[in-house]
Amino acid sequence: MPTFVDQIKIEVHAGHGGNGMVAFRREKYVPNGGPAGGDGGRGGSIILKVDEGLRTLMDFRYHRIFKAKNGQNGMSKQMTGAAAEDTVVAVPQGTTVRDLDTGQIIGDLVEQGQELVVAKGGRGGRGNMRFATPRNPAPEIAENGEPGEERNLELELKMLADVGLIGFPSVGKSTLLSVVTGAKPKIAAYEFTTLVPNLGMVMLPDGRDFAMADMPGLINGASKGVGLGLQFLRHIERTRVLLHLVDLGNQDAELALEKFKDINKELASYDPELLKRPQIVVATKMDLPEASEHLAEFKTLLEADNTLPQSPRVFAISAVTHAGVQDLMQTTANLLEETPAFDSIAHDDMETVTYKASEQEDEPAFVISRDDDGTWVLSGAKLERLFVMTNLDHEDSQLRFARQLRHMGVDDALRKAGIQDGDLVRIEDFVFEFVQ
Ligand SMILES: Nc1nc2c(ncn2[C@@H]2O[C@H](COP(=O)(O)OP(=O)(O)OP(=O)(O)O)[C@@H](O)[C@H]2O)c(=O)[nH]1
Ligand SMILES: [Mg+2]
Repeated sequence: MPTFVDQIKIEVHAGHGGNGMVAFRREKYVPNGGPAGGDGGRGGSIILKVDEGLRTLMDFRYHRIFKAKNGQNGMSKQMTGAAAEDTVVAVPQGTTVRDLDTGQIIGDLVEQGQELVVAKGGRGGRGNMRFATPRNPAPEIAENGEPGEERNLELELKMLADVGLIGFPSVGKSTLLSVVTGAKPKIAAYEFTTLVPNLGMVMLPDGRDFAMADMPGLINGASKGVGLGLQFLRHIERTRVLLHLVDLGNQDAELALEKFKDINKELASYDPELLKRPQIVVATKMDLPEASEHLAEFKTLLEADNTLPQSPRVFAISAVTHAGVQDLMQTTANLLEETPAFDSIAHDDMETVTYKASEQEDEPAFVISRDDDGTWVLSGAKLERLFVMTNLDHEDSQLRFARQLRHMGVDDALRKAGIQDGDLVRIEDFVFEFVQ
């Protein structure tokens, strides 16, 4: 069985904005029409969205790079380019999103339908009609579209088990989990082998899957904290179907029934809602000599018992011979499909936390360095963003860019650093001469 994937790395690339356009009105009898270049459209963002149909991050194993579409360029006649559609990526409920480059958690997707923008599409560049001023009524200036955000992310699924395995210690909960999932829980012949729940993914041949967890053994008084009880009843709360294991290989029917009822009592005194979870009774260790006899008797006792609200279904399995196991998994999957998720706010300690997207406020606007050949090099995210948004085909645009640099303090900083008239300055692969 494939192992359970709960952490995955993906790359997201939002679309860049469309470029603004330089164009002029052409009208009959109007010799020099005004500027009419439209703005570019917004680039598509990448949005993660909780999809209740997803239980795992398996889908991301083969699809790791997500790219949104670019905005359409602006057009003549003042026409704005169309905005690109956002790319919505479905994730399972409970996914935590971390920015791998900063290490920061940027969001927890815990609610149905919840959305998180993980890469913002670039805004469209402005067309030349936006730059008209009384002094320059016909500017040849247009902005290029803003680049879309790009991020390396890690998705982590805090798995919520769909199915919980409950029962007294040593009934075979961890053994069953190890047989039907890739999980490797500790298994031993002494009680309280399992100290914290283990989780595994059950994958059926028909393509259905669900998450299943074993629980530490429950004993009388569990709801009051006896044994390992209380803290794990919380985990049971989040499951939708319970498999209640009873050992009929090593104990007779009467004892098994008594223990079965004891555990239900503990569930009820912790939270009566827990008894509303559909329960399947699983008779374990059927490979042992007296098991069949005990099973027949157990069923009779169960049916005759009028203290139970309804007679639960009983499945008999052996984790050793695997008898009955596949059948049990199919029935469990069917039951899951019919069972809605339960609200379990009462004892729930998990809260919705919204993290602030990482801000780039503290980064310097620009950085000055020098190449080996003495060329001055300007870099820095803000300056580079401005640069890619400049349409260098038009002289007006170039002049505007020069003004923007002056505003940012680039000229002063270069002078302070000792730049001389005629020295070369480079931004990415664009080189120009410095003139006072
Ligand atoms: N013969 C037989 N033995 C089994 C079967 N399933 C489990 N066992 C044995 O029962 C013992 C207890 O199994 P575990 O799976 O550790 O039981 P558990 O319910 O997880 O126990 P705790 O974690 O202590 O609550 C081990 O020695 C297993 O090998 C089975 O189907 N047949
Ligand atoms: Mg165990």
